[in-house]
Amino acid sequence: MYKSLSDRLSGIFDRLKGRGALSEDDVNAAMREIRIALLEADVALPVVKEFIEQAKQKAIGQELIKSINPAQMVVKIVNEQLIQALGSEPEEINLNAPSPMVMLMVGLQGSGKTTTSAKLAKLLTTKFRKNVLLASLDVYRPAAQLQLENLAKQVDIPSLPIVDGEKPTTITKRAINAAKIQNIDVIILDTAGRLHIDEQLMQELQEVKALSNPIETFLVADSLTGQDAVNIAKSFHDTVGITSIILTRADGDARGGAALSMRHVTGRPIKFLGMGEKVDQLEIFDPHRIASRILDMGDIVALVERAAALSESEDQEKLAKRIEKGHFDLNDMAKQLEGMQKMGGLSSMLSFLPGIGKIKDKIQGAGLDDSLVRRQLAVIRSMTKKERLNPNVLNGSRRKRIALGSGVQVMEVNRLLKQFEQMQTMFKRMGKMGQKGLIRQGLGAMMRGK
Ligand SMILES: Nc1nc2c(ncn2[C@@H]2O[C@H](COP(=O)(O)OP(=O)(O)OP(=O)(O)O)[C@@H](O)[C@H]2O)c(=O)[nH]1
Ligand SMILES: [Mg+2]
Repeated sequence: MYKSLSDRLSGIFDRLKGRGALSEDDVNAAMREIRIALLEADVALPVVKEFIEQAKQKAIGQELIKSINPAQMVVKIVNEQLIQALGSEPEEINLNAPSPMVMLMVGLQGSGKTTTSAKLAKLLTTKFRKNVLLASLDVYRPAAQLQLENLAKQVDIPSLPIVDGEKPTTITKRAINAAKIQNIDVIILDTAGRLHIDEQLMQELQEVKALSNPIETFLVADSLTGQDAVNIAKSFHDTVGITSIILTRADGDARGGAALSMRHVTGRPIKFLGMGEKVDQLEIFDPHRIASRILDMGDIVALVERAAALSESEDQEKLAKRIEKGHFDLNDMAKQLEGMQKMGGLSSMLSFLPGIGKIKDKIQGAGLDDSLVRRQLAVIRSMTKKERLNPNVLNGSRRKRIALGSGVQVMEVNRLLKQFEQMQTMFKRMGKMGQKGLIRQGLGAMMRGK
């Protein structure tokens, strides 16, 4: 059965121990799992191999960030590389040519060309304010031209009148002429599907392309395409030449591996995702989102990124050093609480931990929510400098003043001080253990303190 990468990597998380830099063994162990995850996400094997090799080179010898473990570090590196391989940022549709521009839709049979033609027409009309003309060159399947005509009516966009018996090249010429007369900006040419890579049909596409000089030639492909993705993309690219890719049925179970495979072999960007059968279900392709879908690790990646940002803060470094030496006062506690807030608060941190979903509700039910951290910070901030360094001076009247100042009950001030004592004791003990367990233990103590 399908097991998520986060589940599998947590096994490795346990085995690997924190060291100064990622060793080759650490990297190899984690990469084995990532290789399987990529294959399970339907990335084609040759693409996986090349991808893993590059990721290994990047990962070996990388310095570790405190508070994340080596396997998590590997995931971060892999995720970054994956985003880069998918194109880093969303790419705009090319509209940089004089009207009328032609967009040619090509792809295998049933991949979604006709539906996507209508979707694209709608998007160009509404979002880009273009006058669009739809034309079907599919003279092979009965009713294919009618299918496009019906869709065009649905989105209220003109389609080229159907003339029986015309060849695709003749239809293309007629479409271009009509567009010139009707002040059309974009002509979308829907073509006939191919069962496999059919030479005669490929030649026809070449002719249509030469005739119409399209600004975009979209390869429309099903996200569920598995190992075949490489062959499909390669043959369309080699024979017709594509400029961009549109992946359909991204609303289904597919994990999106085809995106990586196709981008990898063609070097062409994926620009849109088909997200359903309806004409408005076309989305801009975002490499970040697909990367986390492929890795199925979005949550861990986000946690690692936040931890990395946090560990860069000098305060945390100093704090860790002080605690190692056994110093811990209320200023330090405030810094820890602030650190938690920076990481998105307690509930957000919890939501990043795999499998915590169900417990999270209970924890929140027990009042361990973000408002607790906020209130505790308010209490500490209502103390004087002297009080924070030496909480022993906090007698009854001072506690009352602090409660008033921070808008809580005296009881809550008392509870915080009790927690502080517990943390202080614990950190003294932990001095020997080093920084490794710091954040986890610190959190645990705060949670028990409630
Ligand atoms: N769920 C889902 N279904 C889609 C999507 N895109 C297309 N479909 C469906 O897939 C089926 C085939 O779509 P078509 O647009 O006819 O595919 P085609 O490539 O034009 O097919 P041929 O002309 O026969 O080659 C239709 O039932 C569409 O509704 C999508 O993004 N999501
Ligand atoms: Mg069609």
